[in-house]
Amino acid sequence: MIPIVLRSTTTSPFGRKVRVAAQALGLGDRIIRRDADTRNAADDLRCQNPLGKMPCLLIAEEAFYDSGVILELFDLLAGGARLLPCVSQPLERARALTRARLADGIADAALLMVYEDRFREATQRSAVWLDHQRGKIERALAAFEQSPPRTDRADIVNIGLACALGYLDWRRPVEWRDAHPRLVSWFDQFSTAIPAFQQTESESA
Ligand SMILES: N[C@@H](CCC(=O)N[C@@H](CS)C(=O)NCC(=O)O)C(=O)O
Repeated sequence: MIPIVLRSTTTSPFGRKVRVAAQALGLGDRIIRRDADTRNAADDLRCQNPLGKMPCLLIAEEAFYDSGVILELFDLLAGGARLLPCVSQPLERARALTRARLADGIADAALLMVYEDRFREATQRSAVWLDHQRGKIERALAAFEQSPPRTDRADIVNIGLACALGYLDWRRPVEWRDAHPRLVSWFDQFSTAIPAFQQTESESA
């Protein structure tokens, strides 16, 4: 069997999505993780994914990204309709993908807030930009608070949301727990129900 290489650190929330999905689908043993350093111009990640972003999956040296594409690929490798509805259910599938992108948007905005600190000197940081990103996170969290995803099995939506919340807990660009009691309880249930999520947590931070 062709080995599958995952270029990602263990701390990337998007890389974690891929690791959780692989384990939940029983593909974990096929994947070899290799760290990536997104800030290092000499890292071959930039040849594999010109955007220089992780996660990036290599199958026989061909690169696949981003995390959404990789999860859709894993779903098909695992037989289909495991992480998201199949193509014969176009609206259900688009609905799941939309919710998954909403969850990813939380992690995207959180990363931009973290990068504001990492890439800019204190005097260059923009409070307006940080507020703009915080607003995205708050509105997305409010939407999920109103209707949290399922917890009975891992899918493209709940994996993305759990990884985004895990990232908020770790980096703390916003405090989300007090204002979102249903999501807190959802997160606890998901963490208990999906062992792959906890297993990937112990590798991070
Ligand atoms: N939409 C992408 C987002 C990936 C992403 O932003 N990854 C971060 C690390 S968690 C990254 O590579 N950042 C480096 C950069 O933006 O240069 C996905 O879903 O994979």
